[in-house]
Amino acid sequence: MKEIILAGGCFWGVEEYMSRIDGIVETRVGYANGMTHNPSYEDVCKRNTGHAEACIVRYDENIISLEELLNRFWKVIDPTSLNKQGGDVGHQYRTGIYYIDDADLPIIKKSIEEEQKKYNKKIVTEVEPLSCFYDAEEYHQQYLKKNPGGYCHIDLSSM
Ligand code: MHO
Repeated sequence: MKEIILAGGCFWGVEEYMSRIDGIVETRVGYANGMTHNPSYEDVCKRNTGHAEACIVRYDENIISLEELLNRFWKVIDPTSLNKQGGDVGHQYRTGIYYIDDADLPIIKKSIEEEQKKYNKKIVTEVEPLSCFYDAEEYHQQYLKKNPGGYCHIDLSSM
């Protein structure tokens, strides 16, 4: 089992989207790569803690490769949009790929290079080793399963 952490705007939609993909066995939403310890949602939204709303994705690489998983990710984000996805604006809504396994880095770089060919504007998706990940509050976990019809910046209808 492998893990990758993806930030693609509001984590409710990212988690719901990712959890519907074959080969993805577990997801958790949380706050990644910020400066403070164990932030709350309010801290992240209002106190410039530097965290990104993110989704930790555990996947079975025999079923889905990282390359394919990233292809799915690119489909639902605008990687050229800085600190804004859908209706949400703020540093916590930046897009990012945070890796745990250094061997993933060349695959991520290659994927960005390929994706860049589709855009005139530069891709601003951040790529960093994961420095921290704090689980979000329980009500944010599987939010759209608990609240069908809740806010979602990703179009899930084509899935
Ligand atoms: N637009 C949504 C974003 C929620 S998300 C967990 C809201 O303001 O509730 O950032």
